[in-house]
Amino acid sequence: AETIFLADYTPPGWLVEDVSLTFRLAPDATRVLSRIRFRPNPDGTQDRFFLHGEKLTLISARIDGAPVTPDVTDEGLTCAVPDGAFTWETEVEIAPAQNFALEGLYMSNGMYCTQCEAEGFRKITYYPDRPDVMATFTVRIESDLPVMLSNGNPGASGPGWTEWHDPWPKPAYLFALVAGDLIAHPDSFTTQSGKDVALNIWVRPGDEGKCAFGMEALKKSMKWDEEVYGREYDLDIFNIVAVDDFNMGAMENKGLNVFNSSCVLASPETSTDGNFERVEAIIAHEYFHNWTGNRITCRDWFQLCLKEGLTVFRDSQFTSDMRSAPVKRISDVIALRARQFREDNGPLAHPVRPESFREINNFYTATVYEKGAEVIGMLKRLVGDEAYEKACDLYFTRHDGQACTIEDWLQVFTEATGRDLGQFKRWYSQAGTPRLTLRETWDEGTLTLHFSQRTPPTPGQTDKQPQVLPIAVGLIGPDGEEVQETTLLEMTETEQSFSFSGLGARPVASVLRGFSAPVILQRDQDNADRAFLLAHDTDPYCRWEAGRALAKQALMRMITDDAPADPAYLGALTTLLGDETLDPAFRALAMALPSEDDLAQSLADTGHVPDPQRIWDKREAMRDAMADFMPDLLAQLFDAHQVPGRYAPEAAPAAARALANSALALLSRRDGGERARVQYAEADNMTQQLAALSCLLSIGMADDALGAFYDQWQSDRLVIDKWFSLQVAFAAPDQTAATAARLAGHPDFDMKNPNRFRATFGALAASPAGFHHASGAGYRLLADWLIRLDALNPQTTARMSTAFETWKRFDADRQDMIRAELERILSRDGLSRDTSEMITRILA
Ligand code: B3K
Ligand code: ZN
Repeated sequence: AETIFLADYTPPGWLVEDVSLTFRLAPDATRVLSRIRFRPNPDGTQDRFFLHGEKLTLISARIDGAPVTPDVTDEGLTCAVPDGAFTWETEVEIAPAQNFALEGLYMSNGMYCTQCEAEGFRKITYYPDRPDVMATFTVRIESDLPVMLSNGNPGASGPGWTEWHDPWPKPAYLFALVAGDLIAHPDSFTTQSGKDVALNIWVRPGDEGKCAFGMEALKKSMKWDEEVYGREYDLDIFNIVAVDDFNMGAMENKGLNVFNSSCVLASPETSTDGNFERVEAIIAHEYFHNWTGNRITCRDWFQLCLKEGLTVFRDSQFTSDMRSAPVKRISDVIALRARQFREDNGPLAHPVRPESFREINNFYTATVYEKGAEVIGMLKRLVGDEAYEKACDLYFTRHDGQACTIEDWLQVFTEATGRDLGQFKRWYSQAGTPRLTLRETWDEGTLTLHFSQRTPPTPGQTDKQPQVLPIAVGLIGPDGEEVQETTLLEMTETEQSFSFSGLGARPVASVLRGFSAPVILQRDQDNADRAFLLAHDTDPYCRWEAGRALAKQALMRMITDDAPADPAYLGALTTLLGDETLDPAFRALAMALPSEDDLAQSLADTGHVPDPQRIWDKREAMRDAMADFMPDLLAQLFDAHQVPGRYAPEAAPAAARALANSALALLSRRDGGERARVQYAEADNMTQQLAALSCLLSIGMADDALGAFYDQWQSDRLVIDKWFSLQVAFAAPDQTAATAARLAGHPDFDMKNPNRFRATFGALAASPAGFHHASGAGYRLLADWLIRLDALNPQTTARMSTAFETWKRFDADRQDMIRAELERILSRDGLSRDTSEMITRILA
């Protein structure tokens, strides 16, 4: 298939004035009638009139009322058209009930819904399906279903039909339609200028009780965007719909957000604290897209980070404001390292703004989203808060209603600050995670930090130029007092030194505060300094990082040298955990060990071949050592952080539960599961119930609880997803693949439902010791199921194939087995473009 290049961009030949669509819904034969007013684009050329269209049956086409016969291919149609403006009409037929790719118009539990981003609208009707063509839409839906929704404001309706009109010009990827037997959880919001907005969360009957939290999150998001970015909502109504079968988390369609039900439904009985926080963040994210994505959209899909990086950055600001900023920052760093660094250091590495693709759906990645957000965080740090606000205001005024580029975004910062952002722009074009090396010298009251930066080669990019690195630094004196407050060093060269003079005694440097740049900091630091920072650093991220570095060092030595668990680490951790002045959420984070994948990456980086089983064994040994080292403290933490009274999903009680449950996980290793069994029996909320069940699973004593859990929750799809994934996640490594295989045979397994597929096979991929078990069973099983799923749902298949992206870290036997599986997948007839692109890149 064809590769598309950023460099080849050309403006559209025709623009669309407005669109009218009529949907006559029927599961196997939906008719879509379109009426589109085209006019030539003065900035484009009119050499060939082409409309995208895939898997459509063309019934009829007309230009200005007269029938025409276009040339139709698998990808669209061309047609001779008049000079000047004209009206184009078609009628096509599609079969939503047969659409298991969940892109375009499809059905989920008897309900019609759509997913158009990135290029799904072309599966609904013939259209210039590209984001730089923006138009107003009028939509008429005909069916006997009680609820029929589309974008914008409601228009006329009658028995069997409803009309919607969206006054804001939008690209086709933001189109949405939903129809079904749905129930609303209604509310309303008054904007800062006094406009009333009707709000609804639409769900299937039975889910009404799971909407209240999402609705509160929506109202908080609307208010926050007014207060922080000055952005007000712009329609009379805002609808959210929960859909069970959905490829990703949610979609920001104008005025009609469609959500994976797992990302909007929440109740104390069925959702964990983590689920609640995620729902709040995703509702905010999709809502914030109304300005960063919808009012100002992307010129082409290479500019995806323009809306995604910025919107992730905005939702993380929101979560920091609603909850604990340090905890959010540390959690984001953990996630960035786990997903984005992994991507950036493997065969799928690509720039934040990619320069070519075959299938754009493969570029909704941690790099575009999370690294894209980090780049904006750096920009804000470099220019300061005031200039950031000024530049954003300029962006919103200047580009409202436009389809923009990264150049447009950087230009408002250049104008607002007078800064040359030429070098900064490398963050958008250079792939790979910079390694930042630090060496320190001390000379008569002057501490000098010598930095050097190097970015390893990535596919298609061998030579890297130095990037602008904002490095936040503070200094802490030997007595534990801060002698230098946080200051921002701006590194632009390959090697650069910064001095601090007039110091009495040699301080300890706290470097990369707040994780001020997405780099891997390589620093020769002894454990005494790490322990010192863990005890005294005023920057929560650096404090946490010092603990993580200690833990990692200790684990690495256990893995490479068979060292025993380091008592210095255990001692420092004990001190930290016992410090009642520290946020329990922070302490819970400090208690978590570096992940198996993180350790494997670090081993590979330092010239070792990681053995996933050994990593698993040593992490287990470390957790046993922790349980042995501090039994009284753990019991005390567990008892002291029980949350009395009714469950509330707020940050403070959630933090207490996180700490108590982290303690419980270790205590269960020594008490035979006694406390966990009590907690399981008494739990009145999913956080406590699931934590207890996890503890019992991890010590192999969960048989009764697993059965009881299933009986209790068998009618709740989202809870049963947890039941599937926990069993795989907590299986012993030699049982992981067998457990996933057994569950795939369970009557409740449904490969057409992405949540269930991910619960089962995503959990396999996320269990390194099980997935990479020397038998190769994990590889074979995943490949078998990816092949099956690809025939139905290419997007989810392609995404899950990233399980194999780390394959070159491992030994020759494992590499041979993985290569064989990847080649087996690639050799399948009819393999989707999505999966074929991914496997090809992983193999390269
Ligand atoms: N913009 C959508 C993602 C669409 C993914 C298409 N494969 C959700 C989001 O980022 O908010
Ligand atoms: Zn987004």
